[in-house]
Amino acid sequence: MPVQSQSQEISIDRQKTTGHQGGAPSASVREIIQGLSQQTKILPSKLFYDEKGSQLFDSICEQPEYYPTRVELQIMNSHADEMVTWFGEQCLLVEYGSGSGLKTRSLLDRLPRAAGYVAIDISEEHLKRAASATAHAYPEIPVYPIAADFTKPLRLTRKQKDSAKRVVGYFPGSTIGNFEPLEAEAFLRSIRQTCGAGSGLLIGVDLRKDPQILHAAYNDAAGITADFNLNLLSHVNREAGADFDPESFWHYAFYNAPKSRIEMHLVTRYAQTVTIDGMHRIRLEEGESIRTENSYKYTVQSFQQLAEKAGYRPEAVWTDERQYFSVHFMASNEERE
Ligand code: AVI
Repeated sequence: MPVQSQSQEISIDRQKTTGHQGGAPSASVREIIQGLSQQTKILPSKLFYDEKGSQLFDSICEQPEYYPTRVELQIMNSHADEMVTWFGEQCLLVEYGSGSGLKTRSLLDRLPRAAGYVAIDISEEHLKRAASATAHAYPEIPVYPIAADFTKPLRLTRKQKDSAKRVVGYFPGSTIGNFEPLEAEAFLRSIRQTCGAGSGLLIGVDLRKDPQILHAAYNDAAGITADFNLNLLSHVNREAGADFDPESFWHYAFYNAPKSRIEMHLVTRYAQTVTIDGMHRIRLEEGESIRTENSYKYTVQSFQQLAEKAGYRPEAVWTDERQYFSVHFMASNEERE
């Protein structure tokens, strides 16, 4: 395989995955209004991640109570040698929601003959920086950044697919837990379709555990998760011309055991009416809440069952000693021709 020069030419592929615009409210404003007009009010959790929200999320990952990031990294560092043996030679690694790509390095360090690394992330600036850093650190691996909403169907190019003996999807961070189970299944199916017959998938999944540990992880003492949750309202104000006062809400996160999920809410401190897009009025009664996120927790078996329904065959799983977190390798059910 030709060796790339020290300075790979990195150009961003912008895959547009949503379609709207014009005078009418944008798709995202419509989604906000629709979510707030339901009996149980909701706001989409993707709105957490504006510039400030992404920084707050990085800071959440450093809080002593928020174990998932540390434990997943520890699993990656301890087992990456074994993980890459499941990938096979000359694989194309496709990372969904690549962020800073820190966990990926433990894989790329061990894949000197990888056919390439496709990094998909919605934040273009973040992606550009991370892709350049990766290209610099691994000059022999072609890096293909794609700026897109990774939850929407994506295409790999023929060149990317043909250069590889196998495509391996990578979805770390337990972001799969932020999908409703049926949506998680549909999303895994769409990863399988993007990566193709014979592909593999390495995925991080947070596990069920003592509710007190879960509660602490989403209610850190420094109040960073609270700021992260409240910042969503400032983002909605900008995105949808709304007039939320974040100071009039409380952060509220708890473990809903029957549903095996953490729920994050914003609870209004008093009855109020909020205006969206200049004309849509939303009434909130005292103590009423807006749900901003679900974070589902699985057992190893319950996650494997979900993945099987999406057409994957579980092949290996790694956990930490306390069984707080799991990393699964699975293979697509249909063989590559
Ligand atoms: C991104 N996702 C996996 C995080 C989680 O734990 O569900 C988002 C988060 N919400 C609050 N803290 C972290």
